[in-house]
Amino acid sequence: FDSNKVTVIFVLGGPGAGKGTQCGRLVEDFDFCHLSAGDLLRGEQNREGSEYGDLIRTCIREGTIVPMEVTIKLLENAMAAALTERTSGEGWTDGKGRFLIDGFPRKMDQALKFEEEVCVSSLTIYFSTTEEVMLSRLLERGKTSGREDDNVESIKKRFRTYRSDTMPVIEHYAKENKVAEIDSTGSIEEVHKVASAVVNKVFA
Ligand code: UP5
Ligand code: MG
Repeated sequence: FDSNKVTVIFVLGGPGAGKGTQCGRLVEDFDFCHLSAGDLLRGEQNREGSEYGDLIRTCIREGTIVPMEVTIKLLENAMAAALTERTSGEGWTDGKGRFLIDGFPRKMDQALKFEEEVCVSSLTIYFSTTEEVMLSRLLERGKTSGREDDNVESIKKRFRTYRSDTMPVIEHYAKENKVAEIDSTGSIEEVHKVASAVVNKVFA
């Protein structure tokens, strides 16, 4: 996709940092199309006839990263669908597609491949907080989420993958001055205020 026609913002942060919650709020303010890589993978896992179902299930439970070809294809398809839908129906206000890509890229190779083959990102929003906070949020959510990875065993593995694979992505973009770090320890409302101000600058 031509980066003159679409704005892509990556949203990263550890498991339970609040990526999904904050993206949901930003959609209301800025008319984004919010694509959660994890949600797309869970959707594909449950799609009848998917050849990747078992693979995705195992990776998610083990907190490891699904081969990037699968995830990138899902994101690319979802972006294309949103662009078609918006051009035929209610378009984006400035005619430019706006995407919040949540929980991706989780590893350096995915970042490079996505930017080379799909679209260059404008910014990475990085929600940071302590593992203690993230753990307690995930365990609380686990009581009702039905997510197979909201248990202590899986959460620990997710933290490990996050530290070894995803932190380098954040560091890479930080070197390019393309990261806005937001402390997500506070309340949903407090974090949202800061995130909203950050996005405002992108569109200013
Ligand atoms: N909550 C949120 N904000 C709060 C706040 N400020 N104060 C108090 N509570 C707050 O939030 C988590 C919980 O905390 C919720 O109950 C919320 O109400 C509360 P949420 O917004 O859901 O956090 P989020 O950061 O989105 O957490 P999530 O669990 O979705 O993060 P993960 O990164 O672990 O999960 P994701 O779905 O992105 O990925 C799952 C798995 O998919 C990965 O482990 C991996 O196996 C696979 N995957 C890939 O292989 N490749 C990819 O590219 C992406 C995923
Ligand atoms: Mg999420």
